[in-house]
Amino acid sequence: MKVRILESILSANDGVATANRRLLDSRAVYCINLMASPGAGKTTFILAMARHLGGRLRMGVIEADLASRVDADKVAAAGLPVLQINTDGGCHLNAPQVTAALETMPLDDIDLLIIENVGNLVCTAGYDLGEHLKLVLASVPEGDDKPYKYPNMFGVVQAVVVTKTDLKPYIPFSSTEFAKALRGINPDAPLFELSATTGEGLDRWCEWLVKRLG
Ligand SMILES: Nc1nc2c(ncn2[C@@H]2O[C@H](COP(=O)(O)OP(=O)(O)OP(=O)(O)O)[C@@H](O)[C@H]2O)c(=O)[nH]1
Ligand SMILES: [Mg+2]
Repeated sequence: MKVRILESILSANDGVATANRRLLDSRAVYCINLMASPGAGKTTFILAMARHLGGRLRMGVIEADLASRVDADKVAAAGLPVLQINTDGGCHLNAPQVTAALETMPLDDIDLLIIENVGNLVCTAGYDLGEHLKLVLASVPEGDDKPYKYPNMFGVVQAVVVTKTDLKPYIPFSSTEFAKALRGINPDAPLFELSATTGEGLDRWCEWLVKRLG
């Protein structure tokens, strides 16, 4: 019974997600569903991308948190269109919440929409929001074994970014071990390493993304 109810929730969500994707396609907006654990560096990464891509791509952001406008305020201060969703205890976004946010986003004025999902490596993986790319951000301080522990997340994404590489001198983290763990679950997703703070490695990620937008 539980399985059937979950299947029906997910299938209703998928229908709305497909409509979201169609809307985004019709307005030529490419959308990333950015997922990571709390504090991994999602907002800092978005702001670093905006600085790097400014002038080449017009970005918009949907922020999701259980409470507060902290992240939306940071993004707004950088001059980007942003909408904050508070999930009020919910551990992930769903497609209808994104539909409502899209109604107030200036879609004609943006090329790239980033959805910062709720900080969480578990339930966010299960919900299609209508994005074009599911991206997981892992950070050096979290350790190089995370793909083993969160196979659903690392298996479902089409790209992986390891951030906070500037902390490598202080924290035991092996890029080889991380790649080995990831490849056992997801052989194909491109893997990037960067520091959103120093900007090192941001180039390679941004060039890959720009090419993908075509
Ligand atoms: N050293 C270093 N610190 C970073 C980097 N990126 C983010 N941080 C720091 O990590 C902390 C969390 O960053 P946020 O960008 O707020 O992380 P988040 O994933 O958006 O956090 P939530 O939205 O609360 O889940 C902040 O203190 C950032 O300054 C990085 O590349 N290097
Ligand atoms: Mg954040």
